[in-house]
Amino acid sequence: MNLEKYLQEKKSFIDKQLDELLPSASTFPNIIHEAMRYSIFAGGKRLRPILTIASAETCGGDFRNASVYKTACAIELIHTYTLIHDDLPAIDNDDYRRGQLTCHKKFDEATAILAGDALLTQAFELLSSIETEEGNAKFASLKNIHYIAKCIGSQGVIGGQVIDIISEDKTVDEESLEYIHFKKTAELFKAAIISGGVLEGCDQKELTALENFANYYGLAFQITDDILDIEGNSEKMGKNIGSDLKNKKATYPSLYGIEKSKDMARSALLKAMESLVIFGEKADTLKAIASYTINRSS
Ligand code: GRG
Repeated sequence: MNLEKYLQEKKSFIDKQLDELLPSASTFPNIIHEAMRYSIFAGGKRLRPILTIASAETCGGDFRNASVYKTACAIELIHTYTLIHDDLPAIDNDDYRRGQLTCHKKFDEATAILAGDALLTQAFELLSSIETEEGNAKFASLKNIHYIAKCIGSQGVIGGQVIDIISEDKTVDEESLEYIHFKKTAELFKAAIISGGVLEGCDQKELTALENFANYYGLAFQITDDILDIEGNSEKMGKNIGSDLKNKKATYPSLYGIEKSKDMARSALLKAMESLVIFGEKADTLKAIASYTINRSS
């Protein structure tokens, strides 16, 4: 399989669906739709929706089914909302994201807050619009709504963000660092990956395997992101590097040093791969995506 071709094709497909699903920029009130579309189409690898597709395919699904691509798009809407809010002056105060001005810099703070809120809301409008034609899609969708909401709520992504903010300027122990990263990063990967399996009617054993994969992969992804914030190239990354240091953030390199962090990312990736053993070669694409993105430079 040509992975780069797979990623490119799925990204274009997701972009086309997002373009059709989002209200046009000329829909009243224009400013909010311009801001939503600006942040969605400012770039982005579409990694999480591609993982939803790859996970559904691992479990026998097809990305052309509306239940799969609508779930994948909802995950990207949620991801972009977290990025817009994370960049706000009250949180990370970043000027660039995905190689472009952040939403509050391009528009204003109020519009950026509302654009994030609107993307989050539209994600659930989309998830709840999944129809019954495709077998058990409606029931699976309800299960996904519950699971995704839990992953991104106050004991999920938002919980991780809260502890991240409280920990700024403080020495953070291993347990808190793990909490921050599992919640802030791995929970949305979990939502993306599990939802593909739920749509295809995976049993509990398969869902647990996907969950273990998502947790280890999310950890490896975040450690890599922390390393790239030190060693990466800001042009390739599309955002300023060194922002963790500037914001005195708790990161893996700050607690363990760069070399140990690289070892930890490799070991988490290995555990992620091992988690998928029950799927045999059906999980090859999911594994290839994991390996490619952990060894990424942007
Ligand atoms: C503000 C509710 C709220 C949550 C913020 C997810 C998050 C929590 C903040 C985003 C900032 C950050 C460093 C998150 C860690 C996950 C991460 C590395 C996101 C960037 O993901 P990529 O590289 O981005 O997949 P693209 O732009 O390619 O989609």
